[in-house]
Amino acid sequence: MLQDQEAHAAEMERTFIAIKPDGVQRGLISEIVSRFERKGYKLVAIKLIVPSKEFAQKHYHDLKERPFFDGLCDFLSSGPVLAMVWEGEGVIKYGRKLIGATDPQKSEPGTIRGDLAVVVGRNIIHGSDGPETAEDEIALWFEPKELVSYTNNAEKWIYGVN
Ligand code: IDP
Ligand code: MG
Repeated sequence: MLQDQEAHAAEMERTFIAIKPDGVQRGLISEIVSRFERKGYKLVAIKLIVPSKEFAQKHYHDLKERPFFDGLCDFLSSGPVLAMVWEGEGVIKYGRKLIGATDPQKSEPGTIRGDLAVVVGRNIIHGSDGPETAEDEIALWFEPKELVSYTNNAEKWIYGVN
C-alpha cells in the first residue's frame, strides 16, 4: 500500500553524522557513507574539515565533566573529520543502530563500530543521540545554506510514497 505523502513528510528527520579522524585516516569514508546510502537515507550535507579544539569542546559540551573530555577534544581536532547530515524516516534513532554501542567491545557485529573499531577512544564515528541534539549539532557544524534540498528519485521506491 502506498504511504500518504503528508504522513511521510511528517516523519522525515535529519541527523548529524561525523566520521572522526581515525575513520578518515583508516580509509573508512566510503565504507561508512555506503552503509547510510544503501539503507535508503538521503545525504543533504557533507564536508571535510579539521575542527579546532574550541570547536570540539562545543561539540562535546555535554561531556565536559568526564575524565576523558580533554583527550577526546584533542583527538577530534587532530585531523580531518567528515561532517554529514543524513535525512530519512527515523534516521536519528536508526542511525545510532547502524553505528552500534559507544564501546566497540559491546557493539554488535554488523554495526559500524562492531565491524570496524576495537576501543572506545577510537570508535571512528559520531551520531546525534536525539532530536534536540541533532538540531543543535547540525546548526553547530553547518550553515543553513550548506544543507542541500533536492528530490531523491529513489524515494518513492524506498518509502512507497506515491
Ligand atoms: P556516543 O559517541 O556513542 O554518543 P558518548 O557517550 O556521547 O558516546 O561519548 C562521546 C565519545 O566520547 C565516544 O564516542 C567516545 O569516542 C568517547 N568516550 C566515551 N566514553 C569514553 C571512555 O570511557 N573513555 C574514552 N573515551 C570515551
Ligand atoms: Mg554522544
